Amino acid sequence: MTPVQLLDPEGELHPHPDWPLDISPELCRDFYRRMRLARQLDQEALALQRQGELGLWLQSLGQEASQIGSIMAMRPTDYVFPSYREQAAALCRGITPAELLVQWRGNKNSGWDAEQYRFHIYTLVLAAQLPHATGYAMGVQRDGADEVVLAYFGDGASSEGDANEAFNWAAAADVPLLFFCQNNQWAISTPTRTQMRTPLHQRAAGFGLDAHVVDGNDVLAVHAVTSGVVQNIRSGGGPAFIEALTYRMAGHSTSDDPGRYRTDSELDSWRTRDPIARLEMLLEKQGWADEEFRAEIDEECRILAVTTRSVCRDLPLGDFTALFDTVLAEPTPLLTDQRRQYGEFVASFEE
Ligand SMILES: Cc1ncc(C[n+]2csc(CCOP(=O)(O)OP(=O)(O)O)c2C)c(N)n1
Ligand SMILES: [Mg+2]
Repeated sequence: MTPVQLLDPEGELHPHPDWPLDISPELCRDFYRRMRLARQLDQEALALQRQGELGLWLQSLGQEASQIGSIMAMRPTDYVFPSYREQAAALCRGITPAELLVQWRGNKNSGWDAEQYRFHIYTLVLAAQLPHATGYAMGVQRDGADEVVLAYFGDGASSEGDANEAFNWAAAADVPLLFFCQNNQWAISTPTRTQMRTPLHQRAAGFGLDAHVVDGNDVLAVHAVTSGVVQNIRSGGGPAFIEALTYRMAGHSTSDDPGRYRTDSELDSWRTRDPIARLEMLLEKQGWADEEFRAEIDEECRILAVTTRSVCRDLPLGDFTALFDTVLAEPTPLLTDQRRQYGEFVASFEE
């Protein structure tokens, strides 16, 4: 299967007969604005981590088209299960910078109300969200609700038993679920090519999922394919799988140094396929972005950056001993003792 592409890296449009999309100036400007804001937030969070304000951050740099093109194809009432770097998608649901950062400042296990935003908490245990999403989608099916479930995960997570069980279970139970794999070519330092022998979308088809592959750096293609696939799921067509071919342009996390395991030339080759740059070229060629529009976006990004920095610094520092309170409903003597020991350890540091 050839990855679906509507907008090439030079900013040229190539309409696809199977994946129609009304490519209006408004749609392109909206996607461009969302991608710029996501990238800005990511950059600020990275800087905040480097300044010691956050413990960790996992960038979505390079994956904005995959996330925004897909989430914007869902209804706000459709429930989403993310992994841990879906902040570009989270922003589209209205989740605020403070709600996104609080977890990485170590204050809480998650910063947002999953039910309010129909966006589950981040899951750091690889692929654990996929059986959760499948079970949730079985509930949707039994309730007869008009809802489609979207589950994000990575190429590396696809190697987990949980992922493969979820694919089979979802297909066998015929639930309204879309598995959306951001194949960003790397699972920390393990490249996709050493992790599997069969392309992911082919494996998915083997499970009986309606499987597709798309250029994940082309927001228009991601949007067109996701919209079509979701429409099919909603009308009873059964679960589906989209493999979005993209690239993690940053390190795995702020604790990772990708220079240890990949080359600059690889990164450079993906830079030429940057999702934001190609949409910018399209806007330019079509004359869909004037000075006023550009100035507006720059200003919005500037305000987001300032806000992100100030809300982060205003977040109280975490009470780490509280972690012990949410392990079990009733404390055990062992937990109580560990909580006390940890409290003493933390108190032993000077300010
Ligand atoms: C069950 C489990 N095993 C190992 C890890 C450690 N780990 C965290 S992220 C990661 C790589 C994941 O790669 P991928 O699924 O491709 O997602 P990406 O980080 O590239 O978005 C690993 C091995 C984990 N979090 N959970
Ligand atoms: Mg990956």
